[in-house]
Amino acid sequence: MKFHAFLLALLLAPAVSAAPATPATPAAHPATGTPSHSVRITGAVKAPAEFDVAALKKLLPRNSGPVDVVCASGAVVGKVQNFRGVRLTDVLDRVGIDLKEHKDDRRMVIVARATDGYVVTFSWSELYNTPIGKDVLVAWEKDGKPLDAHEGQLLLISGQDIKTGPRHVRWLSNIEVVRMK
Ligand SMILES: Nc1nc2c(c(=O)[nH]1)N[C@H]1C(S)=C(S)[C@@H](COP(=O)(O)O)O[C@H]1N2
Ligand SMILES: [Mo]
Repeated sequence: MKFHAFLLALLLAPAVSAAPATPATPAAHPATGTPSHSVRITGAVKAPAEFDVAALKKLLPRNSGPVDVVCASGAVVGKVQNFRGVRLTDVLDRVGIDLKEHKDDRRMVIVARATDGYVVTFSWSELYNTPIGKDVLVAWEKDGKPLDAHEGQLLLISGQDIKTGPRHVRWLSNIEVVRMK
């Protein structure tokens, strides 16, 4: 009898799906940020400072020229004729990285953050000692127009990257200089 009950239970048991339930993965390009109105430069700098668009325009504006925004997946998610902005190194030079001795420079990591918590990093060496640095811009304008609420008012772009999407930081709000131990 017991064995028959077991067989019956097996027969009546609901089929168990082999596929696991779909995990709640976050969207690839979440739109959870708010527009940035300025970028704060903090950390290992001589004088922390905040730059809005007007303050950045007083530095030396430059044009990126054509940039394809390419996601890490390889998908081209944007084609831009020109970003207008200033070099990140010009902004950093304005506040002054707090270098205590000659060999301090290469310890520095430059962290860029956006209002949605998006974070990317650069090294001092990359910005100041490779050709990448001259094309890293803090930009306020795309194709002749101010950046819209999806990516502005300020964004960061690293034009020499193989995949330019990852270090295309919309809603740029903070640059932190970190001295590595
Ligand atoms: N602030 C912020 N910037 C971001 C992202 C993000 O999630 N937050 N996504 C990045 C990714 S994955 C890509 S491919 C490019 C272009 O993404 P978009 O299509 O969302 O503009 O922006 C990058 N910049
Ligand atoms: Mo991406």
